Amino acid sequence: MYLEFDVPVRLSEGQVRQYQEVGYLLFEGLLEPAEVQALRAALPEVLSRTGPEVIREQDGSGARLVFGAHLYSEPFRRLSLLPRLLEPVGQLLDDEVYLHQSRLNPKEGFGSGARWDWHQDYSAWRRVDGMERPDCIMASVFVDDCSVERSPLLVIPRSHRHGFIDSIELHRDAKGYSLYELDRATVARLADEHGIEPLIGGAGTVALVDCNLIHGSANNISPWRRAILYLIYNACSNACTNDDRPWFQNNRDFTPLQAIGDTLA
Ligand SMILES: O=C(O)CCC(=O)C(=O)O
Repeated sequence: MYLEFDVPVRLSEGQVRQYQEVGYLLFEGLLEPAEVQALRAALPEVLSRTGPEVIREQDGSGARLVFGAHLYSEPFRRLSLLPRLLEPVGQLLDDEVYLHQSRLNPKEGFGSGARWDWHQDYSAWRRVDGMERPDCIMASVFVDDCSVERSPLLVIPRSHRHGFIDSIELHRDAKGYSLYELDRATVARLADEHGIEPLIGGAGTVALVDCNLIHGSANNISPWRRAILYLIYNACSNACTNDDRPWFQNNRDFTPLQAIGDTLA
């Protein structure tokens, strides 16, 4: 069901507490079906890009990640500025925010969308981009249904409370795209302690996820695509200090985002 929001959008105290304790909040139906359609209609153009902002799957089958869609695709730009997203994120971070990066993971079916090993997103931002604090939220917008059979995002709830974990191994693919994978003993210990939860919801669901929450996903062997757009909102007071990575991975424009009218049209 589409949720009606008063503007300004405020999370309840219970929701803020849940985010702080568990590390994520899930909003089923945050986008209307017509809004999901507008995003899907823009996908072919985004996925057909060939620049360095596209990271390909190892087997060359297609895009694994496409960075920066909010900069060159109008529906994705508007999405990133919706009060429904911006205001809760600003409330949780207690600051104005800018977009550190956005990335689309199409996670195509029949195994093309390959697995993601367990990691914390904050790892790369801290090590490479110079992000001082984990005051950054990964808003995960479900462009397709994310059901159990489509290899949903898996999270270890409450793992963010262990803070930034240093026991990692750097994996690079042939083109240099890197992932800081957590060591297995740490993942096993935290999964034993907290369990593992799939983030499940229909297209239009949005999860707000703490950037230290440990997550990963399996190969998508279903016949169906499972696209998620990740909008990475960082507190303006936490702007990154390094500029080694390109614009699409480390946005250097720290101007606070201003919400638009609450519609994608
Ligand atoms: O969408 C997925 O399956 C996982 C993506 C992920 O872990 C990431 O982009 O950090």
